[in-house]
Amino acid sequence: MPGFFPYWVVVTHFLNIFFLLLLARSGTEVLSSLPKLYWHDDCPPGREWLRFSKKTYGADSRRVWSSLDEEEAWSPVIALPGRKNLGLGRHWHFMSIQFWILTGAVYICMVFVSGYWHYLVPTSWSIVPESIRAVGTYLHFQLPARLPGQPFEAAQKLTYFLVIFVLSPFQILTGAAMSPAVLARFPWYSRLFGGKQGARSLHFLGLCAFAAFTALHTFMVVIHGVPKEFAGIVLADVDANRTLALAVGLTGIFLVLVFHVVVTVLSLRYKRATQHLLGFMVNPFERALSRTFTSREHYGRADISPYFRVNGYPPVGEEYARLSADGFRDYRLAVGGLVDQPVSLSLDDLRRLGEQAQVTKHNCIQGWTAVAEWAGVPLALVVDLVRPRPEARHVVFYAMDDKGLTEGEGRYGYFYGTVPVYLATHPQTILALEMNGAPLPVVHGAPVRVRIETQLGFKMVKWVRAIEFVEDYRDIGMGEGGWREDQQYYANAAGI
Ligand SMILES: Nc1nc2c(c(=O)[nH]1)N[C@H]1C(S)=C(S)[C@@H](COP(=O)(O)O)O[C@H]1N2
Ligand SMILES: [Mo]
Repeated sequence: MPGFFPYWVVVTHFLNIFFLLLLARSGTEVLSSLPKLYWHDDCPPGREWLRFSKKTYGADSRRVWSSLDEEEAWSPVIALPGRKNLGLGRHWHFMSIQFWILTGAVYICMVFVSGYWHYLVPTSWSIVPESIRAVGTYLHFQLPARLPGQPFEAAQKLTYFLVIFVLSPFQILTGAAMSPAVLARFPWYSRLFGGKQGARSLHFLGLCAFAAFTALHTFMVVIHGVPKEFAGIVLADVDANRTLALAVGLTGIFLVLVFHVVVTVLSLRYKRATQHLLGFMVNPFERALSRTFTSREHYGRADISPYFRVNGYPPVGEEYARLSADGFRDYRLAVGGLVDQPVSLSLDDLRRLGEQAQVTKHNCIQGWTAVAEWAGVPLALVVDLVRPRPEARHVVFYAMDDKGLTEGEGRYGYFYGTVPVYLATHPQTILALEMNGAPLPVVHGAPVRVRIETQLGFKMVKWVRAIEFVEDYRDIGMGEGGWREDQQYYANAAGI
């Protein structure tokens, strides 16, 4: 049998505290962008089971609203980094998750290799009555005895088992059930958790469970005596010098807190650098998902959501008004750039290329979902028509909405988005002209909007004016590969 507190437990326990706090705070930031939880993927506004926001928008709201209006600015004291920074919060979350999983994998290996699992994994149902008895003992203000030859009492062992072998995998699985690439490729997977909204709600309840465990665990350490407990978990030796253990342990906690203060302040001050630095670690992973998964969504018409949120106010200005006034008869879609055959297509030209319909689920980065039927021209057909040159690596979609006029908040410029060329030829990548059997409504992107079903909503540019094939997007806009990437620090890869 291994000792009660081997060094690898000390190290992984510390790393666990470190990454879990990052995950909790950055997860809170993600929640702040849509502080509402639902059980059904239609998630109509007003039907949330839990809401952390005073703002209420109804599906029947008389005022035009956009889903970004639902976002809340939360304090940097709780959220990482706080103040409506969904893009950066996601970066922190996805950076931390990789290292938390790595820590967990090392820990689990060591647990089984060393035989430590005997202390953690109950091998008899008697653990249940024993745990109940242990809890009863605590309630009589006494400390239950440890299991013979083991470091923990029964309730403690059972709790650790549940946190390590049930709650942690549960958080990873419900987390994966929110990735648009995973959901599009394996629609059955999300059904395990009651859809994406079920996964979101359960993931949040998992966070609550972690928080409750942490509070109880800390309380138990206090009533058992901090210096004694720290000797074990900090110095790997229950008989070690307790003053030293206390000093080292409290220093460790202090350093974690200092780290959080520093990265929060730096993230808020140097947003672009944070986006780049964390993106360097996260984007390759996101891209791998986007590249390998194609959408296999085939929902039925009966699944179509009664209400589909809008994100992004329609273009204002004469030109768009003029175009829409006569049903976009004068609309022309320019397709050019690094192609052999630049074209300018009317809506009829587009339709003649060939149409396809698909009932799919939309995933906004904020977390809401909605199912609709989209019909339009596969982008692959347009690619065949214009024949991009080999050096073309990205497709740019230019939109007609000037966000400075439609949204404000200090942001400006026409909306645009880019995707790697390989996404343009995925089977469910289309230029949609219709939604739910009718011409595309203005708020949803009339006359043409992009659908790329493995990606987050912000990649699906509405009100498309032109398409350009480019080698590099760095000289477009602020150079991050899209308007939301430029102005809201979203990741350029959108498969998660
Ligand atoms: N031109 C333009 N396209 C856009 C946006 C926008 O603001 N302007 N918002 C994006 C985001 S973040 C989402 S979630 C979807 C929302 O599509 P919907 O309004 O049809 O629901 O559009 C995307 N395309
Ligand atoms: Mo979005």
